[in-house]
Amino acid sequence: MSALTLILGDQLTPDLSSLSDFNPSTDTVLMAEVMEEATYVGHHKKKLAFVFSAMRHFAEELEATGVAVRYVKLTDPENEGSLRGEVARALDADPGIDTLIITKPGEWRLLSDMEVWANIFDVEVELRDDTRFIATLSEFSTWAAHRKQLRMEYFYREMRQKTGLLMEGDSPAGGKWNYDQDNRKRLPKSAVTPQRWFCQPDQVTQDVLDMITHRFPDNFGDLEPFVFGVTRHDAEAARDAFMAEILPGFGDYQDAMAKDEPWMWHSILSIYLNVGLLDPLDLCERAEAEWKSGRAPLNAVEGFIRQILGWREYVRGLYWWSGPKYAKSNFLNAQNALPDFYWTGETDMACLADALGQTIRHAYAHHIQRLMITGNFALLAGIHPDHVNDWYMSVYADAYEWVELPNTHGMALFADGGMIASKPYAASANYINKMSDYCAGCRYNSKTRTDEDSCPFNTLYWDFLIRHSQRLQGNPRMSLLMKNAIKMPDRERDLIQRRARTVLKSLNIYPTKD
Ligand code: FAD
Ligand code: DLZ
Repeated sequence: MSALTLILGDQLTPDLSSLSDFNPSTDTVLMAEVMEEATYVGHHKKKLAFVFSAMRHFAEELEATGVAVRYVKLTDPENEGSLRGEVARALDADPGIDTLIITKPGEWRLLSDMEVWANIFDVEVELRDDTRFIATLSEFSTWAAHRKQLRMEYFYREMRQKTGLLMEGDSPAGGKWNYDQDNRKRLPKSAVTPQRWFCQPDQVTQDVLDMITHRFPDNFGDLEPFVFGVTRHDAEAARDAFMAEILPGFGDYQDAMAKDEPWMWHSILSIYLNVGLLDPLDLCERAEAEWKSGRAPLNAVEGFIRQILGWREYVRGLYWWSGPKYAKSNFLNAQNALPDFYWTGETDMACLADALGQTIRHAYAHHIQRLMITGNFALLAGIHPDHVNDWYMSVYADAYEWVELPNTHGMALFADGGMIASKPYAASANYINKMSDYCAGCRYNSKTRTDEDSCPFNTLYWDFLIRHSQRLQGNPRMSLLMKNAIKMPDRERDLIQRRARTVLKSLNIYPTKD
């Protein structure tokens, strides 16, 4: 008897739990490119190309070690269009298979589908934990149990203690857990951002690019130039280039933004990490080694490790811990539809035009652009969380629901009422002007809030504070701001609210119809 191991497009890791007892003389791996996964959101063309090409290369990597792979291309005329359909077809083709083994997927949607497969297929179905993370889900649940607030910082400190990363005995290296205060520099005019490691498409990728061109012509984003790596070897080259050349500068400008500077000192490694071409603990250990050898400063290395050991592990734990209902909350009762310019990039707001333009071109924006430009605007404009979540899932090459949803729904939109963020990340043009060079070249005035040419971020920021003054006044981190909003003279409040209505109308932002 034999086993069939289904490997998903974001499970491209040779030591995956589903492969731990793989027997090459009897067992087979199934990998399938299917329309259901390609269309459950309208993925960016570059994400589709990346996932399919990385899947094809991973199948080759497995085959080179003697693993039999049943690989189903999207163009296969027999393709059933869904993972369930392809499993059924593989089982029909080989009646000797008695077990189906799967590492659990990264989404509630697929997990709940797979949980009924044992009832519909005539084989034993084993769903195994995904062990490619530093914290187990039960560690997260234990940490979260009985806590009133689930703040990332405290989870991160436990992870530092668990792994010993950046620890000197029981104390944090350098005496502080967190060097965030040192990582908020504005990019000086004279700064030159570093050259990045990018890749040229090989024939496998070129075939995939041709397929995407023909099959997904209307999907969001530019397909070419396609410069992502697609193999483990490529991902490791990107990692090594980052460690050697970029990491030392990672901390200083972590929160900075600049026009036509999509990458700054960010790692651009999430796409590889999220499909399993890189390992999170290995990355943290390599970063720590850079600090220990004196090649990178502590504020950079701690900042980088915190993103992976802290934020990435924390949002994954929170996604599974809070259950599928998490996505349904809408604490701020945001009801507006996402405006078209999120898809076209056509807006006069210089910051949004830059962040959206690079999203279209590269399927990438760095964290502060996602949080404080596109996320902040959606928060202030009261865009419905479903629309915003759908957008973030669609436009970034690293988007998988376990990581996208907590970041968007919780961190950017405060739709969970404060499970992740202690207060909404709402900010006016003042913040954007401080952290970027966007406002200097913008047609809007970043200093005013009710004039004809006032920056929409300003008008909508004050309108947001007024609109939510009752809801948020109990939040200790907002109370001073809320008092100011509540104390505001009626005339000024009316002026802001009237101007906000005009701004929303001029940007074609209206309540959703659904
Ligand atoms: P770097 O800045 O170099 O950071 C290093 C690594 O840390 C990243 O590769 C990533 O793995 C991890 N990381 C950093 N911040 C976070 C975070 N907040 N949550 C989880 N991991 C983090 N990240 C995704 O991987 N997929 C998403 O779909 C996604 N959606 C987001 C949506 C919103 C609204 C926001 C605010 C953030 C989102 N993030 C998402 C987190 C973060 O923005 C990206 O991980 C990061 O921009 C990826 O670029 P990078 O590899 O250059 O990251
Ligand atoms: C993202 C993606 C895409 C576009 N296509 C496929 C596919 O055809 N086959 C597959 O196995 N996986 C694909 N994936 C990744 C899955 O959508 C991902 O495994 C789930 O969203 C769970 O994280």
